[in-house]
Amino acid sequence: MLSLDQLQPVDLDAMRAKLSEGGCSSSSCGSSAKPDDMAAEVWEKIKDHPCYSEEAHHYFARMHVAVAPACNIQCNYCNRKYDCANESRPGVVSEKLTPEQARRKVVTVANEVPQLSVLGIAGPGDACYDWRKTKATFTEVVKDIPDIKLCISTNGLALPDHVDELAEMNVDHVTITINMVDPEIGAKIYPWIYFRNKRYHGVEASQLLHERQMLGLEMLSARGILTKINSVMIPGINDEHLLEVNKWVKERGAFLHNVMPLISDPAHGTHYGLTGQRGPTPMELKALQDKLEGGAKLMRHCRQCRADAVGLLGEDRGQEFTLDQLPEEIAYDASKRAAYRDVVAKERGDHVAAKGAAIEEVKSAGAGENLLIAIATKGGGRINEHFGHAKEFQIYEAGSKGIVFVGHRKVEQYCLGGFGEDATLDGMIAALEGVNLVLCAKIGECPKDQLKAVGIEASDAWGFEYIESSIAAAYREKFGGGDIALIA
Ligand code: CLF
Ligand code: SF4
Repeated sequence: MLSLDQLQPVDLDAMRAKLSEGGCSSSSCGSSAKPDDMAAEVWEKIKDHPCYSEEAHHYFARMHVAVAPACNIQCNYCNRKYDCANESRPGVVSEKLTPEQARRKVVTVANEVPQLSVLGIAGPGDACYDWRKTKATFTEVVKDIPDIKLCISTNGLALPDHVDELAEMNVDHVTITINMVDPEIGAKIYPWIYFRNKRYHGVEASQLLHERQMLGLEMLSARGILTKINSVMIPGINDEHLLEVNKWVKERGAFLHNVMPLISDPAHGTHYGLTGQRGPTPMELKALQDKLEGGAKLMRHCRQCRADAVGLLGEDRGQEFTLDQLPEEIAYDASKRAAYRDVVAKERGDHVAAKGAAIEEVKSAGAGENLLIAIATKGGGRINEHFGHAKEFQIYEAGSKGIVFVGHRKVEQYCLGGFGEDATLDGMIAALEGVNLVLCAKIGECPKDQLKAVGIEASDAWGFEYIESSIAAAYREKFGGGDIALIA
């Protein structure tokens, strides 16, 4: 069977060789991964976008360029020394670029990273407020790479002024960070905003921000631009209120709602960090996401990337493409991205068919039990990462709803230089709170025993298999044929 994993690291000759071997043996090979209930034009827009399609994030990469550093509001979880925490990981400083430097960087990455499908502008600062640089960057890049998808993230205040230009530039994906629809709550999140040459404070500021966010969302929906709403979950301030936010944005046509945990650290020097405001635990975040089910569709695979991130979600190859490493002159070579897409088209149909069968199997088992499963993966929809090399686990829930992706947990790499660190394993175990089973490509006896001691089973029996098929097999072993041990 053709496997993307066999193509790691992705190499053009390897891809062509695999294709010429005849590829996948499945009858579903090359079939569409489009969900039955999705309009064809919407699927066309999201099928290669790693954030807008959970399924696409196994195959496609995004890159961000930090070209628009000015901002027009203050969020209590932001320190302007760092990236915009509305879309990016707080406490990180990204390399700022001019539009021309950004163009060179995007072309260089497109030549080296065939998974690249999306260019995003996601801070530091606000892409709509610092509009001239956002527009110049997109305009230049599409001259070289016409098929790249363009994506921006904004706080929404300046958004209504630029919706028509976004539509003209074929920007199909816009993220608005909406943390409240009640200005009284907003006043606890935003101390001030700056609008039409005037600074506003308190409830008045949040009222204005709220009106502009709703107007921007409605304008985008009217033009068929797919809008993702990011909300930062701030325990005790807007956590329960996000149920209301979800209703408002659903009514106004939002495509996705992404609830992100507040990351608060005194070392980041933010208002919340310095005043002891805590972020939610992974289980608190999951509980809120579960309550939101049935409203606007949830995104659960966000990685809170850096504003200069490059690569698949969950990996960051940004350090390979810093300004000092970029060539002065670079021409775009479309061949690698085209060959990669051929491979993915075949693999993807096979994966979707296997996934559908696995979901039906778990649903119809009627076991009435839920399992929370942590997967170690490098992408391609397979269990293909060693336990000791994992920097994150993807979390799935198997039970009456079938098999559902519910999030990810970041961990510190356990095995460095061939040896595992006990202290690191303790941190991993804490990060795996609530998980019943870990599936990975390889795991040693020592970590397996330590996980078992805290009630977490671990197995490498399904190494390099599809994630969902393996989960279904594990579920069957656990609940379908008596209490068979999960350990391989
Ligand atoms: Fe970037 Fe954001 Fe576009 Fe994606 S990220 S601008 S929509 S291309 Fe994606 Fe990263 Fe989460 Fe953002 S995982 S932080 S949601
Ligand atoms: Fe910071 Fe982004 Fe908020 Fe501006 S919008 S204050 S850059 S988090």
